[in-house]
Amino acid sequence: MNEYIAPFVDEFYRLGVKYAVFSPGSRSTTMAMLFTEHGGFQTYMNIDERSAAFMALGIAKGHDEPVILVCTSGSAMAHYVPAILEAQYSGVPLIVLTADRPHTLQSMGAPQTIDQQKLFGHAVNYYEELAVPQEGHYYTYPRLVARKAVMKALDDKRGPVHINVPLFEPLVPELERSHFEAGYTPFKIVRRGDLQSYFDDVFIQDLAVKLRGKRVLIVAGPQVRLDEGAAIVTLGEALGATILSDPLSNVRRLGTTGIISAYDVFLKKKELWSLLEPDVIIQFGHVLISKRAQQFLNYCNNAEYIVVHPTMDYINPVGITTIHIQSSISAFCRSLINCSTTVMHVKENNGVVYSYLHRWDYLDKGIRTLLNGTIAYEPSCFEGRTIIEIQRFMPKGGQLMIANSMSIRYMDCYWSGIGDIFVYGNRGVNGIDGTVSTAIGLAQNGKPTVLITGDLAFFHDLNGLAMANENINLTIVLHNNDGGGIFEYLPQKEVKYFDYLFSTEQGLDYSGAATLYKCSYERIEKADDFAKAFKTAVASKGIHIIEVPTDKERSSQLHDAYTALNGDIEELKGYIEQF
Ligand SMILES: Cc1ncc(C[n+]2csc(CCOP(=O)(O)OP(=O)(O)O)c2C)c(N)n1
Ligand SMILES: [Mg+2]
Repeated sequence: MNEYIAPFVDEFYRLGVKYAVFSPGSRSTTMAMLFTEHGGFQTYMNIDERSAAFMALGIAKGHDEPVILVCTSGSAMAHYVPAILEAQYSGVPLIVLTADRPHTLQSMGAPQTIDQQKLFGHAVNYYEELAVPQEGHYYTYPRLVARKAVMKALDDKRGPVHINVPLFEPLVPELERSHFEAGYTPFKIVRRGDLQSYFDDVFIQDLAVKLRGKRVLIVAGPQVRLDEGAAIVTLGEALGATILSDPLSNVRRLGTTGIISAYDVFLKKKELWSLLEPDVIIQFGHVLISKRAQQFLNYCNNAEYIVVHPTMDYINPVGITTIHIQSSISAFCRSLINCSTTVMHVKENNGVVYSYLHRWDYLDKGIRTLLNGTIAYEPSCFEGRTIIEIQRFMPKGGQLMIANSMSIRYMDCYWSGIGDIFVYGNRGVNGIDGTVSTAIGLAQNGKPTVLITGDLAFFHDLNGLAMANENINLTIVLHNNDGGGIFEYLPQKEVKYFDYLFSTEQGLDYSGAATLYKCSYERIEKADDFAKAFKTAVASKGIHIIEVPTDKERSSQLHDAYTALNGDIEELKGYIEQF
């Protein structure tokens, strides 16, 4: 039952942790026995938890390495507090593993049971509870938790981390060697502090050699800063890499060969996946909006998966990172570009690299031409057509705020992004709240601003319009499908109570909001009327609302139809295979 603790223990060893200090107890039996049985740790038994923690602190200082602490449930962990405070304020990495009763025994009078959640508060760099793993993640999930613990203990500001570990009876584990091996995949942490100089570091040089002649797929996700996009593109050119560019990465705007934007459409065809598999993935920024692209990356589990991020946050929900490099995007790209080996690599770039890039490029440019060409003639009001027209008529140097839900997903498909336009969204936590206010905030820099939003996101933040004033230039394109269109695409579709619980139609007349907040307002009745209204709105100051009535079901059918890729897929496969 506690078999998943063995890979948890093993992962610390794999990440280079060598020392563990225990204090005795029953609930911690599983961990204490497995750390001892593993054979890779130097272990110590210290009866007094207060002393144990200070001793661990000393070991960590002496070896300049993180040290594990293990104690039982109840008041035992409270004795760690003074040493944890010292570790936090002096920057010493301690990994505190507190055994706990399972949830079924919490707050019901079970002995030696207290609320252990976040008991150390702000005194630790990181807290997490090791939950019982879901099926399919039984051995891999505990390894991920161990990785996060080590990464956060070794952050720029080193310090203690706390993982609470509920354990179940029988507490005595099977001492089965194979459990230690279970779920293992290679994972390496490269800390900023380990790189002596970004430009001539041995690690960067080795990496350049490793990338030589390889099919490299760069993932430019949301939260890549505007000034970092150019560095990513230059690196892509140096490596002959293909770049999957999320609309919020603002890399699409730099569009040249190898910058791919229509992947959400053609990756629908799983038959193509094997032809698009890279040798190496380099991820910048956060997770791509396209779920399909995420699934494709997950499928590429033979590839080296490098994440470059300025923090020690583990950013990869499918958990297949093989190397996490803590670095600013610009510093990493510049180092690799400047690296002499990389320069050689460009000169010697071979056929494998380019034929890989051309496969992606051929699919991408083909799909983009098809979508732009056909959707321009779509007679009904459809989000895809609006986005393509906004792309055509956006003022140069303008900025576009895109709401969550279907707005960002349609954008992902239909926005080719080329041109001097900057895209923003609230993709930190993906809320449909605060959308109007964020757009009004953006517009304060004086640039012409456009917001594309669904009706519920608009409704949620209607009173944001109270901050409207004559000096900003904001055009709000409101796709009103009366409720949450996103649920048409989700498994909730067709379930009982669908309309009441998910679709949530409001039946509101938004012209009233325009009157209330003194905005200009126009409702489009025919798709052909949008361009004119849009061009007029963006040309003048103030807040302009253009309401585009759409139909949830019809839009979902149109979207499916336009992105269906009918045609002989085997023939297409055969064609790009020859590149
Ligand atoms: C603050 C917040 N509440 C609830 C949600 C869950 N949610 C995600 S999409 C959505 C529906 C949004 O509908 P709308 O803005 O009209 O966009 P559409 O899908 O129709 O394009 C809801 C309620 C959320 N993301 N954020
Ligand atoms: Mg809606």
